[in-house]
Amino acid sequence: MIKQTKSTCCYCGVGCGVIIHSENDKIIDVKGDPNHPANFGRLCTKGSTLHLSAKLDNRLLYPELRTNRDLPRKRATWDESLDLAVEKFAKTIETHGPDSVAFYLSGQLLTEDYYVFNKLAKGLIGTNNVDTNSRLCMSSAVAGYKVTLGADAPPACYEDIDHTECLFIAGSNTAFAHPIIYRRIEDAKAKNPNLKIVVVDPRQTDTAKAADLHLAILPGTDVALFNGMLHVMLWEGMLNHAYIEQYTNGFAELKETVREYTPKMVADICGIKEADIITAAKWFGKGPSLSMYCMGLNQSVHGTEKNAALINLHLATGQIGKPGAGPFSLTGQPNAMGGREVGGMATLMSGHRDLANAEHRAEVADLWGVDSVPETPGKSAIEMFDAVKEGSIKAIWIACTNPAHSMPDLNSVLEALDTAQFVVVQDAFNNTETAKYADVLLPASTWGEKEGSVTNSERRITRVNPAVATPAEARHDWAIAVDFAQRLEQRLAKGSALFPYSTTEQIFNEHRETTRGRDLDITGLSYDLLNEQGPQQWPFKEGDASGKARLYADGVFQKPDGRAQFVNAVYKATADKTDARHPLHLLTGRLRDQWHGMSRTGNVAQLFNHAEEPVIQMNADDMMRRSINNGDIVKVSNKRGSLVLPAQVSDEVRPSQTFIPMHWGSQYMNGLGVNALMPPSFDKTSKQPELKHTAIKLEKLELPWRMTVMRTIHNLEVLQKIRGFLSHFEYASCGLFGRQTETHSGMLILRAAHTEAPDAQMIEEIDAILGMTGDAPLLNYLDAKRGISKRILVETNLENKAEVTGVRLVGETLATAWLKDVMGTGEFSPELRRWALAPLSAPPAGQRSRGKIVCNCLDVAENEIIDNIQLGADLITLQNKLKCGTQCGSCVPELKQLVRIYAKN
Ligand SMILES: Nc1nc2c(c(=O)[nH]1)N[C@H]1C(S)=C(S)[C@@H](COP(=O)(O)OP(=O)(O)OC[C@H]3O[C@@H](n4cnc5c(=O)[nH]c(N)nc54)[C@H](O)[C@@H]3O)O[C@H]1N2
Ligand SMILES: Nc1nc2c(c(=O)[nH]1)N[C@H]1C(S)=C(S)[C@@H](COP(=O)(O)OP(=O)(O)OC[C@H]3O[C@@H](n4cnc5c(=O)[nH]c(N)nc54)[C@H](O)[C@@H]3O)O[C@H]1N2
Ligand code: SF4
Ligand SMILES: [Mo]
Repeated sequence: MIKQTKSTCCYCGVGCGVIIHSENDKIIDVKGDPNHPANFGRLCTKGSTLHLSAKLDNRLLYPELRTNRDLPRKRATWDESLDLAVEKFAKTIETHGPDSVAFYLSGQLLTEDYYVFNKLAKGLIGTNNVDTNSRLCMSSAVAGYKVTLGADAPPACYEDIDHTECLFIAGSNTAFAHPIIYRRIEDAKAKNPNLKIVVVDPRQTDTAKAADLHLAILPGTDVALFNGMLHVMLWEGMLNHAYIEQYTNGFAELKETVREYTPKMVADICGIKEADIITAAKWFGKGPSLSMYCMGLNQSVHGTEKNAALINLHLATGQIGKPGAGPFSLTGQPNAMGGREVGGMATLMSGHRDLANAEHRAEVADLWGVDSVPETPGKSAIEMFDAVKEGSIKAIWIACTNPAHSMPDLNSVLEALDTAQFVVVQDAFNNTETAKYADVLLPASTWGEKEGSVTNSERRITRVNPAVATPAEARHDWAIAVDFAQRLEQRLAKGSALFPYSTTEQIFNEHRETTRGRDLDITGLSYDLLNEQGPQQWPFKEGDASGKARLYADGVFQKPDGRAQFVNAVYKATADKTDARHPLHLLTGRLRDQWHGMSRTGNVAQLFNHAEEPVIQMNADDMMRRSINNGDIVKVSNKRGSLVLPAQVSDEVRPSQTFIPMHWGSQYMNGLGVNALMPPSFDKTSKQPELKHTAIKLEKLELPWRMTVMRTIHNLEVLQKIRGFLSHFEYASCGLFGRQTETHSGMLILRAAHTEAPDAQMIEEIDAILGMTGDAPLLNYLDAKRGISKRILVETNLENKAEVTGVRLVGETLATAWLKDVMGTGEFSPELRRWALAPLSAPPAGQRSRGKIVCNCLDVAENEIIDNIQLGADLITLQNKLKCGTQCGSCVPELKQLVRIYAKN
């Protein structure tokens, strides 16, 4: 019997509802929930492959510990692990005070998980040292809302996309990072061709390419642009003076400031055309205008000002609190909102209360039944790891986040983790960069197993229900926190019983009580109601029949006098400017099909097909000037670190700009990934670090020796072993490709480049790991003089066809792309046999690779699509004939572009 369980997607903040299909306690499929108001049944490439990521082969299944850093960790019991952690934490607290310990959590925890950790730190231990990866993500949005509107509450909702006439997307690649919102945008544009879409992004992303107007501003110049738009609107008489008069404060000062932001001056600062600034301002001023923004604004040393300057535009035009209008921060992680609600950050408190406010502290102490909650703000993410490094924080507990990959200035973070006296890591997977540093490693349950609630970008709370049991000894995050807290309570002889929970409902109910009378009041909700009546938006007060779709319709803001505040934002240049020694801008961001450090998406072969290896994208001019060809290996560096990877020509970056995706880290390449280079500087108000840009230099490396290894694999252990070789080559990356099927996990690939040929023994070891030695049915070609060797494994598949299941090219690898396509297709031709045994290493004439896979759901490659377009196919024909873009729709923006580029008109 197939069981169906309603839950949510555990990736982005769109918060799509899913229906998990399971059989015999195994997850077998996932579908979009047709009744969920975030997605109405749709899922993107990542959501629709969730079931493929729910395998156990790289899950963390048992606790592990070590008492000596020089020895490897060993499997241990929960009692041993938690008792050790309690002893270490208790001793540290007793000797050095509560602020000598810290918790670093995640916007991917459920609200109930978060609630317990926050109470544990602030209520039991008495430290505010509890921060989260939301500091790297949403904290500028929080700060921006608070200074202007008075509370951390996104005022708009998804439905506003259908009502807006001007969608202003700033610093968000919605098509990649919030695909289901993007599907709604495509629908809205189709229904209303007059809808104007403006995209503000230095890069020409898929989102930007499809916009009516793309403002490719220079990195970090958003405040100048927004002030310039305000200047134009002021000049053109497009402001709503009645609104400003009645509902806001501070406009006079701002007006003085924006006087000087003439289109001419702003065009110079931003590197865009004057006319485009005027057009954007006119569209925005006409309204209704809805702005959607994300990391391009938040991850900046001026993140709070960028947010506030954009909100200024909404207040000055009265574009807020009505259908189709308002500032709308897109939340990154699935439950960053829930974390903010329970106050799970070093500077926040439960129920959107403020740490600095004595009355608020007393309220929280009262609700928890403790004497007081600590007053001193805790350390924010960057400060926290700095404190670990200099020794004032001695023990740190890290849950559901991978700071050894995602924090900026990684070399410094790794030093901190090395220095810490005691590190606990609580994760669901065993292959993260941070796990290496754990003295105690705790196995957590994860997607499909967990129970609790989450809040998405539009303030909508959805129940997360378990489809299957937790595997082996893994436990729920909240339960781990409660168990530890109860033990610590006893050990510290506190005599309290602050954690009497045996169900998530009890925790939810306590959290609900903390929201009473606050802006996010959910006292009208019950845990069961969320399952019975479906997801609900906050606020939802006792006695209310429903939540609120939009906030501030009445013009009353969460400020003492009820009036919104204009922020006098002044443009300042970014912290990391380019100079003669570091002449290139480096931007970072996301790929369509990967999630952060890839601990989950990295297990699903098809999610590599759209972008298969780490690369630095460069403008053609910059490459030409440096005699760099597409695919050449380059070294990128600045004073913090360096990275070696191939250069890829891209029309998405302007001259002197480059881009590296944030996903690839030391699990997938030799090197720490892009965060080896990023600066630790942060916004002084939001404490959010500048993760979007830095300045770099770049040089071409001559690495003539090349190797590619490809092999069909049946579990991820082989990948884990291959990782051990990454650090042996000047350039190396590994990953998967092809498709996960019933019988195998897809194909593994290892690419390497080096100055000279490495030790032959290392190649033999790799062959042995891949089962490409001895009696295996191999074809071998060796040209010792030229240092070229080819090895091909041909096995008989279930249909009795000869199939290439392994390839190892050493010395030279020109045939990689073509052989990738041959692998796993059951087509071992005589021609291929001849090639394999011949000195020729380039692909045989006439062989062309399929190119990247554009449509992952239906496995349709770029070259097939282009061929069809050149024969006259438009989007509809492509969809009918090749079926690409007919399932999840994530590739539709790219299909449209291909049609635009290749159609002969
Ligand atoms: N596929 C995928 N989706 C995800 C995630 C993922 O890992 N993978 N992660 C989720 C999370 S946690 C988050 S926070 C969101 C992030 O979602 P987004 O913020 O949309 O994604 P990014 O690619 O990080 O950055 C967005 C854009 O900001 C641009 N940018 C850089 N500097 C500037 C600037 O100075 N000004 C402006 N205006 N733009 C700039 C970049 O060029 C980039 O295209 O995605 C969520 N969704
Ligand atoms: N240069 C650069 N750096 C960035 C960014 C950028 O744009 N550029 N973006 C930043 C942003 S916005 C974000 S949000 C961060 C994200 O950075 P991280 O939080 O480090 O990213 P993840 O890889 O999602 O880490 C989540 C971890 O939780 C584990 N996990 C999954 N499910 C569970 C569970 O249920 N319980 C537990 N305990 N563990 C689980 C996963 O295996 C994974 O190790 O990266 C930031 N870093
Ligand atoms: S848009 Fe995609 S990743 Fe985001 S919640 Fe929906 S299915 Fe998941
Ligand atoms: Mo994020």
